[in-house]
Amino acid sequence: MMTLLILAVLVLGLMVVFRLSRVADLTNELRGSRQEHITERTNWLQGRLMWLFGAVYLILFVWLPYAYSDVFLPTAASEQGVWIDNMYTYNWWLLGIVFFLTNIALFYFAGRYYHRDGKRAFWYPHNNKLEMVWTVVPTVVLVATIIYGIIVWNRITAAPAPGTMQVEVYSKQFDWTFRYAGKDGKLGATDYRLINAENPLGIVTRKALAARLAGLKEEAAKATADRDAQAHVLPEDLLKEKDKDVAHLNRMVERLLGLQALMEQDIKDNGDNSTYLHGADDKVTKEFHLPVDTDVELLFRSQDVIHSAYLPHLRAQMNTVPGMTTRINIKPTITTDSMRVITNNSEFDYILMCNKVCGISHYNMQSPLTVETSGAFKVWNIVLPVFEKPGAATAQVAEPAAGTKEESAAQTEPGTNK
Ligand SMILES: [Cu+2]
Repeated sequence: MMTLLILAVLVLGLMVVFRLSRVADLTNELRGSRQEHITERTNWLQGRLMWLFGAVYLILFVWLPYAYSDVFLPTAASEQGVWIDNMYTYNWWLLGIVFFLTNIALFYFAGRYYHRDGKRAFWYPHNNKLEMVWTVVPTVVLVATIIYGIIVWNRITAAPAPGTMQVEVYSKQFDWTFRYAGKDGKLGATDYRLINAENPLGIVTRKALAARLAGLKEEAAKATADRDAQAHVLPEDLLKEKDKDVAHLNRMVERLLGLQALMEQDIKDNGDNSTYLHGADDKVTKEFHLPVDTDVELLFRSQDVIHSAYLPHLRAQMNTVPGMTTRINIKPTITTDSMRVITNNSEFDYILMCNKVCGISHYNMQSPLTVETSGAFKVWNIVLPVFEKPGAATAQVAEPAAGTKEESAAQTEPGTNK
């Protein structure tokens, strides 16, 4: 309300000034004096006002970050975050220095060289040396800035050391799901065609794939029977629709059979290192936890559209793109509890937000993140249910495509050779 009143007063004030200037114009016209005749005194005053405006402008610029420092993000809570903040600070210094130099010059010259009758501006058309300086200096600074950025980015996205803990962050409209590796320390293969209520991330294991195939085959058989039963009563166009459905289901079966062959080949080629043998003990959860002071490789996938995983306190962000896996390295350095002390806020929680406008509930696509000691993390993680219980792992090799007993035995316990 108060803001509205102030705005109204300001608008009215402006209107009054405008009307007054019109009155002044009209009286000048009646007096016969030329409107465009501006005295030197006026120009001098305008020059001094330029200085005043410039000074207030720059003082406010410095004051602003101090006044609003309480809404800034707290100190970076990851190793990578410190790198990002350093880069940020470097950029601010660079921009700040250029900003102040150019603005001080701008307002100084505007106020110093106001128009005076009979005084003419100095004609200075060209100077090669000057051209060189203001081309080369910004080029060098810009190239250095870009190289600095590339170096930091390459460190954040560098291939992690073998054995680095992997955590998958899975996005869909409009929530996040997380996947942690089981005993084998590796995340298993995934395929979107296996996604259903029991397998929200589409983890591929022999059992999951067999179950999906069985379901699809049943569906296809049913659809075929249904189509055949109604073949002589249905009009042609509806029959065509049914044919399409049947063909679609059969195609799906074909593709999954292809995936199955691929999987078996991969297992044959890579043995225990096959990514298809790492999914059974994966843990899928709606809670996001990370251990402090531990190198983590975050892997991102998306089910539907492009989202962006944004962890502001860790200064981390990565797009999540359907059809591909994106990744970053992160090493959290401050636990949630410590951050509560630092921010003097007992309710503080790290947050993961979607940072890409992805649909109607984008604004609410977020999840808290708990950073804790590695002990606390293990306690939290160990009780998470695994994707397929160990007993079930034996069942899934019940119908191996072609494998010796020895091979099957090795496959029942994925990752034991690791
Ligand atoms: Cu989103």
